[in-house]
Amino acid sequence: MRHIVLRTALACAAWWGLAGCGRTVPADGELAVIPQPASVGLAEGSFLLSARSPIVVGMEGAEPVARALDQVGEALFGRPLRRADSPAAGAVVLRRDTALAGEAYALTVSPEGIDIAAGSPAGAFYAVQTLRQLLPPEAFGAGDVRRAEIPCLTIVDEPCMRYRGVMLDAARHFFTVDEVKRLLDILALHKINTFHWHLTDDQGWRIEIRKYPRLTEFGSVRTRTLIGRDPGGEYDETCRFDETPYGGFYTQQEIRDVVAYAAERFITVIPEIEFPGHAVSALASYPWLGCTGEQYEVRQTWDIDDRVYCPGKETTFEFIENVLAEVAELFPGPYVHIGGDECPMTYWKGCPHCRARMRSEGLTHWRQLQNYSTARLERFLNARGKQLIGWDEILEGEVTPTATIMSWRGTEGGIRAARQGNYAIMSPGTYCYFDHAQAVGEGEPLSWGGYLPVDKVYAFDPCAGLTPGERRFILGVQANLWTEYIADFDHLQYMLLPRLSALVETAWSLDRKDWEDYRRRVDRLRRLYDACGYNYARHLWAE
Ligand code: TNX
Repeated sequence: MRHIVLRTALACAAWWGLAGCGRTVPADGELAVIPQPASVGLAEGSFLLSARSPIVVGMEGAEPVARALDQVGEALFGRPLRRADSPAAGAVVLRRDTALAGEAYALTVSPEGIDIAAGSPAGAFYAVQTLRQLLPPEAFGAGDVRRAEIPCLTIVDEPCMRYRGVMLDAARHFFTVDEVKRLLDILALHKINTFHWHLTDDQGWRIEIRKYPRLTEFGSVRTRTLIGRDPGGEYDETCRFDETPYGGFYTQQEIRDVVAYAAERFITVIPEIEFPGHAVSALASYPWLGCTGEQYEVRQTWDIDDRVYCPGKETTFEFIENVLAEVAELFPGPYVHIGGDECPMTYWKGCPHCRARMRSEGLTHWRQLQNYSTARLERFLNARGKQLIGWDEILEGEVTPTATIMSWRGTEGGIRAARQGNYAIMSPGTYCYFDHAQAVGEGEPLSWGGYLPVDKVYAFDPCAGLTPGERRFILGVQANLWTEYIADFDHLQYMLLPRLSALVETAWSLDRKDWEDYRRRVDRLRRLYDACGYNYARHLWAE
């Protein structure tokens, strides 16, 4: 459907006549869906969606999809849509089609109504997200529309990659449950199916663990925050700090609430509990978790920290397994992420417990202490029906064949994983780190790391360098929102949009990417962002 421009058959004046009282919003003449669907067949005519269009839920488990349609109704007409038991004129029908794969859908708009056939409720949900982009963006918002026009067409669509993720670092800066939900709404619009929630780090522990209350009482608050550029270890009087104590955490009830909200949008939540590095907030709460037993403060600056868990002591494993047991209960999804990145071994090398562990386990390299720990946590998680994910550092030394690797230091880790038969998710800093700047110049907020403009995000090929056989092990791609310098939700949206729309074309539409066509389509998506009140970077349009 390259560059298809629809011409509305009727002049606007006639529309007003047809509509009677209330606004009728005509189709805006352009068909532009992101991510690019697999196939689009345009037909004659159009359908008028109105508050009187009933939903027919002819598919088990599709109530959340009907509720997503209700939200469309709210945004357009100021009220949810009605339900009907059998297809009637003007209805939106949801039905299962066993010929379609799990996340696939076929969306048919005809003058008589809308038919959504899908392999599962998830597929039907994606059809609704497509439908939102077929409606005129200007119809969203005030809830004062009487009828909205949609062009007649058939879209048959399914994703190229099964894992489409976004990670939020809620440790460096905290985002409220309400903000996380608004983020999930944005992810849903982009057909993202995984939310990776980074819940613990040096600068704050953000998840309530019943057995260890000090983690949140003490470990969730730092006394101040570095707000200037990180000098990389030399923190002298030239550094700028915000001297206000900073904290926040999610109660288990709140976690459940977010998980349910995500499930309603067919998004699986993966919790990340960092081990054995990025652990200062835990060690500050329970000093016996570290090699020396020293009392630390929750970290106030960024970057890598030497103060990590002691894998020599049994009490450390007792702790982390008790934590993971509560986490496994809270998150119904198949994965638990144990971090594993950037773990210096400085303290291990001087620790009698670590040395004793090396001896008793017959380990010859210090890094094997991490391999040993990861394998042990994997056994623990597997026994609870969960699979382990870790950052690509868990590949150093050796890793079990069943761990899933998240490749962030380039795609090399993912390639290595795929070659040895481990599943991998590609999230390289060079293409997927949305904490990096997307533009240069005055007014651009302080950011971490390199330069990642939207065209570079779009150019990402997660399967480069892999044979077709190896590609099977690449589950998908993920954008990472590290938040050292992202302190509020407005800024978070700015870093995410529109770059997410570029990355999701790689995840969903890998075999049909076209930068020029994307640029045309994203122009329309931007109008939907405006209608939804999302904050986004405008550089793409300023070029
Ligand atoms: C590296 S990516 C980290 C994070 C930082 C990020 C900043 C990864 C597994 N670790 O701790 O926040 O760089 O871009």
